[in-house]
Amino acid sequence: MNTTRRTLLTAAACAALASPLAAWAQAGLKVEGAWARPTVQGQAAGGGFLKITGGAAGDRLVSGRTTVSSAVELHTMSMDGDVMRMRQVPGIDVPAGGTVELKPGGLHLMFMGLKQPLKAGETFPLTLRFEKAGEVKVDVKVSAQAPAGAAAGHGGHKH
Ligand SMILES: [Cu+2]
Repeated sequence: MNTTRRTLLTAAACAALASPLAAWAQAGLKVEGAWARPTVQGQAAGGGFLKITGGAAGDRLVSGRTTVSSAVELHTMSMDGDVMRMRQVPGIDVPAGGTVELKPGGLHLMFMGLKQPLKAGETFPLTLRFEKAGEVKVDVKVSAQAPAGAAAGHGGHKH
């Protein structure tokens, strides 16, 4: 941790002590509706989706880890002419007080190197790491379609 970062964190801690509102803002990051598509035997990767609501300070999702795959990558998907392309991104910004949806056809998590197929109806643990909020643990529900209230998106996303 460099000095600038430490100073910022100290400043945030002081603000939190001075005002209950600031303390709430610092802890205001929320992750909801995590789900993943079922996969078949032999499928190496699976997509994961969720919704992140930022606290007052804004934050950045930088990595994740889970028990079901050897790595978790952050991906974006976009149209290149008629072809949908995915690429890895180093982080996903969460705007202050705003919402980022990781959903089919857009930003998503990629579970790389699946150790076993993801079965509909099961859940598995996922730990997300944010620059400011640190680690946030969520349960990911395996479902063929977005569970009610989760980030649904449009279009197919096949690997
Ligand atoms: Cu992907």
